[in-house]
Amino acid sequence: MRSEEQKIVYLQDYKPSDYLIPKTEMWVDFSPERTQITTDLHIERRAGVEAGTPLELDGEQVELVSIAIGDDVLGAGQYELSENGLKLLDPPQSFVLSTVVEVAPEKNKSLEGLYRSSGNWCTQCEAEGFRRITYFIDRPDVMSVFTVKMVADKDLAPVLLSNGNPMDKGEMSNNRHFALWHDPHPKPCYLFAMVAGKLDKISEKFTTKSGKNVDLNIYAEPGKAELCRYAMDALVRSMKWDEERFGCEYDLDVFNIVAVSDFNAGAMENKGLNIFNDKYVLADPATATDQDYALIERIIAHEYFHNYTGNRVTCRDWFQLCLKEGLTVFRDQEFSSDERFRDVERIDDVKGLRQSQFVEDSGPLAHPPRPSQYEQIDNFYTSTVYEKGAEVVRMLMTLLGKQTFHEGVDLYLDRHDGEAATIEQFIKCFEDVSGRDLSQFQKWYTQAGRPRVSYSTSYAAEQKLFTLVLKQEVPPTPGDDEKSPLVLPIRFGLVSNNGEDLTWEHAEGAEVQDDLIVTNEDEVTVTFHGVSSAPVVSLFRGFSAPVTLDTKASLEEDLHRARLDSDPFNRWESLQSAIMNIVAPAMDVDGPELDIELLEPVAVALSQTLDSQNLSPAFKALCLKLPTYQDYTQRLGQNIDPDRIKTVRQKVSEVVADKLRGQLVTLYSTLHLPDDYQPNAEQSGMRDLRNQALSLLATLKEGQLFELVERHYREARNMTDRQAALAIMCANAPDRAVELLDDFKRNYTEAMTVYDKWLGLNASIDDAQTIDRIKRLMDDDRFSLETPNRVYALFGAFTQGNPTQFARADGAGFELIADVILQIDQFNPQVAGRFAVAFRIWKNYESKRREAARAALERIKQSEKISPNLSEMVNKTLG
Ligand code: 0A1
Ligand code: ZN
Repeated sequence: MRSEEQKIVYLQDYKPSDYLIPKTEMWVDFSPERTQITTDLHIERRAGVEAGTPLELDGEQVELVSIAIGDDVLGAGQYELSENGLKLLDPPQSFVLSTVVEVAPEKNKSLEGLYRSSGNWCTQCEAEGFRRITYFIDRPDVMSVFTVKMVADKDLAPVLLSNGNPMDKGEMSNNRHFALWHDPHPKPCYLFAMVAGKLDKISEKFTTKSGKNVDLNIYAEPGKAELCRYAMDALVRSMKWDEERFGCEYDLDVFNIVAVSDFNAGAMENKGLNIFNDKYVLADPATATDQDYALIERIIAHEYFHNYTGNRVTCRDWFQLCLKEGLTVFRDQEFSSDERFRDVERIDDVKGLRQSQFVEDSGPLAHPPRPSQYEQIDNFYTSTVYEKGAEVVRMLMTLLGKQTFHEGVDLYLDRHDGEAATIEQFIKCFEDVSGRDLSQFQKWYTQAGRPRVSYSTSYAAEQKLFTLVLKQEVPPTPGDDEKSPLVLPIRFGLVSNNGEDLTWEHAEGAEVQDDLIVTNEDEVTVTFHGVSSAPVVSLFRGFSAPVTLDTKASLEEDLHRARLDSDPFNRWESLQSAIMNIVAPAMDVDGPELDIELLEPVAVALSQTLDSQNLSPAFKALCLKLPTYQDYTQRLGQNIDPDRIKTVRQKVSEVVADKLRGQLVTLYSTLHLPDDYQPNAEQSGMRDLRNQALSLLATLKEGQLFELVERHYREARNMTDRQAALAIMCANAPDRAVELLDDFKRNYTEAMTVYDKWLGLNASIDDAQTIDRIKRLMDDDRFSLETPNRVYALFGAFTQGNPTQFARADGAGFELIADVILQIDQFNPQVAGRFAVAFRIWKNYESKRREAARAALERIKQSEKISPNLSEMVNKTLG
């Protein structure tokens, strides 16, 4: 379909479905060539809808075998078939529609609907995949109680799973067997799932707080079940945490997770049957890094938490996606914070937000957490919907206080249980429990872009008066010039000379309570009376609102906070900001030389941080991670020359490493970890710190240090250290890295999760052979464009982790990715659309690269037969 034919869906056009399907019965017969699905839909015309209103059922790539109402087989003239569905011209008020369809999962490479992964059948229905399984009203506000009978050959598919509770199973003739599943909770069809195949499992029992027993199972491909132990542990902890923190108790007799190796996204929260990309389930110390473990814990929790926020209360329409996603990400962030180190988790989450959401928000793909129009909903599973959505929920908690916030969530889950809700209904619950008008706050959901906040301060010693002037401005985003000021919850402190938070007698000019200022004005002056000495103000502690704070702060002020702020987030933030303020000007294409001397006091502050007895290794490790390439591109905005950024960053690392040399060497050699590997926060933090010390040292590019890195690789007793050593070598000594990577491939990459690490490490090497190397990797026996994990590993590492080669001035990097996107688009439009995101900052490059990127995008746009997904992404990116 060409772009001009694409249909835009508008929020304002929402109207409830004319027909409802309270009950659905399916009979699914799996066989190697085709799968046959017989469905009885119990359909009712909604009250008030006129008789004679046609019923439109969605259906794509399904072959209709027969259709009947009750015993009456329908003939031509009673329905219309098209590529997108089936229309009943004059249906009765209440009836049972029986259809028989056939689908071909073997040929389905889009990984939507019913497909095969390593020979097993599995499904992915969010957002609009169910229509590829059978005819249905495929929208989230049409909820149905599903009963599914699955039939298959016993040898081909000994395991037969669907949503809800197992009701029956048994033998049939011809070596076939069946399983009957019933899910008592009405659900939209995007939460439907089936798995049929040969799988191993591990099991556990969980007793809920009211004493109900639940069987927990995690299934994986044969031989991989033992690698699911950590995921099971994370599941049990998630279930317990959700009871304790949110009062949410599991509501079925079984909870099943299946790990598959072909999956477009991370995982899917199907009711009672979560399906996972296996890289977010399988782990042992030899194959997974600390970071992998942490992600597994997060994603297991995320999908489980959807059981309430998403499943029990779902979304009225896809515009409300962040109603379930923002809230659930917020919940998984809170879970990790409670299970690990809260401050470190917060910093990591904010780094992630800036790395992806801020970039999205500053470019051509900017959109609000709740968009008001889309072409393809698949393209809206974005960091704005997910991560910014979570920030908005976090602001609600900050604004209302934890207790009132939880009362609001309780009310929401209670009031809308079993319903498909909207953002307005969600917000209304918080208004009802707090008595606060949240209409302006709601703009966070509907307005794209983020406020830039600037401030100035003054102190009058005689009157003991501290004055803070705050200004906010929301820059325009594509197609939206008119922006309103937003409600900003600002956690703050007045930091004294010795690091104490100063008190005040009273404050005026804005709502100030304890450590929180709330403002919704373009500009506000807040005066604090009775402040005993001149403070350094610390604003947006814990990153209390997703804004860009214009730091015109002096180096002195930044370093004051970096050394003394009682808020760990702002301690870290101020160190980063001090470095960026010094370094960014030198990255500008016409900028000055980097003034190395200025880095001296920063190195001293870093050194003090490393020496501190009170800070955790995990926090220190974060401080050693100097600002990233993306931090600088964000700061610069325009005219980006990746080579220049790389050169300056290298120089900064060298200078800092040289100044901290002794301390880093000591740290590396004296930080001892227990022999027994545990992926917990304590040990992970220690390993991270040690690896960061080595990483910074290696930027000095000395032979002796490379020896140390090689030894680190060879002596590593877990994947965290082994991969860290390789990454350090790739970044600093490509020649030596290539040798080590051969060793790594030979000895460690039997597991595909490790093979993917090998692909990514190769793609991260920045040298003259990068493009050829990647092309060679694409020919590797185990590489396939049809498996999303291979694609994400290789090209994700290239586009995000190797910006100098991806954005080469000769355009070879852009062209390579354009070719790959076009190839993948032929069979998997979702993945192709996602990869187009790599071009989203194309307008920010300097002119030569900008033109090269434009040419690559234009070539995609002009190609024959590109999918609607890709077309929407490319058109919007080009702007
Ligand atoms: N709801 C899932 C994410 C998801 C979205 C789309 C998918 O296929 C296109 C698959 C999964 C989550 O938030 O975990
Ligand atoms: Zn989710």
